[in-house]
Amino acid sequence: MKFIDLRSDTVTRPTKGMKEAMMYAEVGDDVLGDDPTVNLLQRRSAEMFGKEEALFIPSGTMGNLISIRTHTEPGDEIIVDSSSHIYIYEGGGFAAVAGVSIRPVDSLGGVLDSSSVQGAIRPEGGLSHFPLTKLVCLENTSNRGGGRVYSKEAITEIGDVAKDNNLKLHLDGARVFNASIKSGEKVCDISSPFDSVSFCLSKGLGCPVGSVLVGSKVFIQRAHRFRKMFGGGMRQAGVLAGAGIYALENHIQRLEEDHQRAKILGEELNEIPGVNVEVESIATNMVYIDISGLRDPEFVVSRLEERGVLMLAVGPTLLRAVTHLDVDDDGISRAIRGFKSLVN
Ligand code: TLP
Repeated sequence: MKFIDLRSDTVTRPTKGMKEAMMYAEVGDDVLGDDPTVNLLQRRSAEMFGKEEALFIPSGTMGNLISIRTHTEPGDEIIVDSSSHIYIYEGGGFAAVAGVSIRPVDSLGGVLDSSSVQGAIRPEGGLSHFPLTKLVCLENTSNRGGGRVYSKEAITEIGDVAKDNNLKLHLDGARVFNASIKSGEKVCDISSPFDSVSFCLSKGLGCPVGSVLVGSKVFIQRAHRFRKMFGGGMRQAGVLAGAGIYALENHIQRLEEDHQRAKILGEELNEIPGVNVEVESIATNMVYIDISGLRDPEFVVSRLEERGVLMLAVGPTLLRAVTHLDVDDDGISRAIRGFKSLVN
């Protein structure tokens, strides 16, 4: 049976064109700085994001961890949204590896506002009782926020708070290209208030592996040291960077299609009795589906699987479906039919 896999946009397989780019990529030892394809990907990424330098890294999780470690010292505190990937889904790496204290702040649908960030900053002095706030991390688009996108104003205001308080600002931009397509803003404009941005090649852009970290020359030099320390230095990584360059050239504009398909999926599922989708909040490629009127998510997921549709259970009453490169219109129709037949 051919599965319609909506569990994540991480499940894509390289296309023929991407495989060719990988096969013919010139390679060298990247730990020694010799891989021409990695170097090209890094130069292109830095240019696109309007930053001085870039670093190719194995994953988004490592990108966040390296950034946290690079911007802080153990014992410092970082501010994040309480529904952020860094806080929920990264195995507590911020604490275990970077050694920082964390201040999770509640947001509206994964999007923080400047006054909450301001309120979470530890006062200076404080009889040496407090950890030192050093870094604010935002996530755009927000995963648990259902793929929501930050407005330019919200980021600018948070950026001003960070600057006024001498804090660094990091963007978990795992899906920043989805944010860019949705908002019509270039990634360099979205990124300008940030000291560092990590973005994933292995999500909507369709690569098998890889993320890129961008920032100032000084930031990337220090990040390079932590990439090595965390075991993220890869050798003939040009085979992966080749896929990345191909994706940056061919797979950005098409994200719009994923967004349209997510909307259609959400609207259709919302019509099913017992199913609730906040259709108006579907901004990009994610659909969160409340099935409290049906059965528990594990049951629904297993019944959907029997019908060739894969979704992820992400809460006591919640499923997640994510659209991507490997799901076309027919796949969306099949997923909708599969869901409807389960209720009937
Ligand atoms: N997210 C994955 C899972 O880990 C939940 C997914 O399927 O959505 N930042 C954000 C916002 C992410 O959504 C993810 C992956 C990461 C970072 C981590 O990227 P990887 O998987 O490359 O470490």
